[in-house]
Amino acid sequence: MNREDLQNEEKNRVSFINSNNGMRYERCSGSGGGVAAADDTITVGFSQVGAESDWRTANTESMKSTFSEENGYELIFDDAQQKQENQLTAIRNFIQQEVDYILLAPVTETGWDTVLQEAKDADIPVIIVDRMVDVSDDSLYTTWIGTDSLLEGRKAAEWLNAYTTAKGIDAKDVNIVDIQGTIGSTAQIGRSKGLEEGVDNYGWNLLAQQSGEFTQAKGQEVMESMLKQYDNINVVYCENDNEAFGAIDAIEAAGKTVGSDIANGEIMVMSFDTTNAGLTDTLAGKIACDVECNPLHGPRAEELIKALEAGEEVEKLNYVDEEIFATDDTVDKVKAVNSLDEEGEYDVTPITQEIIDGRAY
Ligand code: GYE
Repeated sequence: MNREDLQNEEKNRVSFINSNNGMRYERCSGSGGGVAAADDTITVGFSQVGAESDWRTANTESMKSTFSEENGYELIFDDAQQKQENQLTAIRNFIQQEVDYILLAPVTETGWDTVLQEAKDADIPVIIVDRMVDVSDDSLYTTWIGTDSLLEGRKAAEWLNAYTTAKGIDAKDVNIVDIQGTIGSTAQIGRSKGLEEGVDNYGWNLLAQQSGEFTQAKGQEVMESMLKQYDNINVVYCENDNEAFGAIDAIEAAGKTVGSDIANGEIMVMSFDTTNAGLTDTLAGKIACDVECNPLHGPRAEELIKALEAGEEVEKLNYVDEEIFATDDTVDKVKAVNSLDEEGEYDVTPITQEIIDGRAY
């Protein structure tokens, strides 16, 4: 391709961006309409779920800083605002633009067969990031990198069992509400299931389950309404940190105290993600246990692309190792089975300011 062709191609891309109101599409490399990428630049289209949580912001940053111009990429970033239809449009646009790779962080697991078949027909490898897709034919995507949400849920349930047991609290006195994530997303499915298994195994009362859409605002709204409906809630199982922030605000606004001393009327908040703000609340005793979900997938996705570029085989499923943090040291280890049916023993780390300061998100 000569220089003029490249420039024309560049113009097409820019007009394409404008034709989508320039809102959701964002060019993350290139010199603002100047000479387009060199021939060895790898073009990546990334369809991101949205910007619903601190976790998601950290994930977006990780992807943008990895797939940068300096690193040899042209990234076309699309924020789907939590809507699958926007993701379908984005992927079709990436196909039309003949990107080298499509990265997809799918909002929910189902509904991808047709568009992934289109990407396959166009010979564009698709790397699924973060949440999973549930497709009839696994060859519709090349590989997946993300977290084991079911294991996360099981870790949280095992921690709750160990904690309440250590404090001499009877399982029948544990009254839980579950503020779920986006219904149908891998993170919701796994975390809800982990809790439900705990309810079955240990005999806790699960008073209610309702989606907080992984956002602080909705988490607060759902908690407000649950507090009006039930006067005996003593554990709030939030499926991410932002929901926990909203739930904490709702509990405090209702004149109740957030904390682990549930035998004396406090309401315990549990969470996932271990964002900086989440761990700060853990240190303050407001989130009793925060199960890590690591969002820094940029370098991991890049490693997969490099392997594919080198013609190497990559694993279909790539799970990230994650930790557990708690306010105190009542529980030091939990045993849990992961999605591959392997039992593991996981340390629970009492959080410190030093740990928070040393973390990247
Ligand atoms: O926990 C939540 C985000 O899919 C693992 O999505 C991700 C989840 C994460 O909105 O904060």
